[in-house]
Amino acid sequence: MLNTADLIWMNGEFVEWEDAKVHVLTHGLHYGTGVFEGIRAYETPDGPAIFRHLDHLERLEASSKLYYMDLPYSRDQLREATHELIARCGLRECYIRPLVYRGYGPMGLNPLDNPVEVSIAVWQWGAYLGEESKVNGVRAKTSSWRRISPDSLIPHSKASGQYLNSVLAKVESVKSGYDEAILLDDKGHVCEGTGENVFVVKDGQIVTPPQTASILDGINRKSVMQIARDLGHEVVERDVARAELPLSDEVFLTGTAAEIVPMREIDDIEIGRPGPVTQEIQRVFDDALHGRDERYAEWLDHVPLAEERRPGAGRPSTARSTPLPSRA
Ligand code: PPE
Repeated sequence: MLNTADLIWMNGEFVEWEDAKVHVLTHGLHYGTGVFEGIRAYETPDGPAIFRHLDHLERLEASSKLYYMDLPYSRDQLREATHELIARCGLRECYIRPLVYRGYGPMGLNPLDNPVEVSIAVWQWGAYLGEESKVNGVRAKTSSWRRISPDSLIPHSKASGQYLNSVLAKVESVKSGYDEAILLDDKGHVCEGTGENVFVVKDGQIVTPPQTASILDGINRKSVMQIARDLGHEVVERDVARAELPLSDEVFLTGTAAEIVPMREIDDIEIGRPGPVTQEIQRVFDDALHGRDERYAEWLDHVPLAEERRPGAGRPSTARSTPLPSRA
């Protein structure tokens, strides 16, 4: 079950977890008109820090824009709200779920007169695909469902309604006894998992499908590409044929919820135990998340703790937060 927290931020206010409710005629509930983010905060030597917060907030803005929603809060306001929420809930590590959606108002498919509502929830969320998935790897099935294509939806937008596609693929894979599904894009090339991007390692080269393969532009995908290059690996973005998965040396998945998860089997064909490249990247990534690697310090947005937040206590209130880290 979900680990509840004390408070949820809704449209500028902190409400009790149980009171974070909406009307049943909320537009987003009927038509999927919402966009969201999945972010994580980790314990570091300097207290809790949010991993690549700015990149996630930028993607939230991009997702909203593509669905004609004007975000009623600035990036700074959302950042501050998230800091305060984590501090007030007393969390040291958590998953962060901002949601922007069309609220209660007119019914019908034109959403433009419905209010744009915003909420942020935080909770403790353990390993997405199971604790041992990161060590032993997962078994995946190529889905009979294709990933949504730009012909009819917007792969670049992390939109709520679009997740029906992931839900169908996930249900199919779980009911067939697998841990995860791999979706092909509309052209039959490898796209991604239901909630993760995919990487293939073959003969020392690391390959991942490009933006044009209908992927979600994953933030961990970007981090892993940078880490891999910093480690001296060659990383290539190109179309990946379905058969390359079972024929590769290593395959791994990346995502905020999942982090880095090796794939040990695809369609009942063994790829093998988590390999050295995957394990090396996992190690550096874990150090980056937890503030143990100076090279990636700018990816961390430190959450001011309760005592630092009190006006007059220590730092002046205008300096409660460090500036947003610049993008890598
Ligand atoms: N593809 C999809 C479809 C996706 O949902 C995610 C994240 C990714 C790729 C990886 O993106 P990033 O987290 O920026 O590296 N999936 C989020 C939602 C998972 C959920 O079950 O909810 C997540 O990992 O937070």
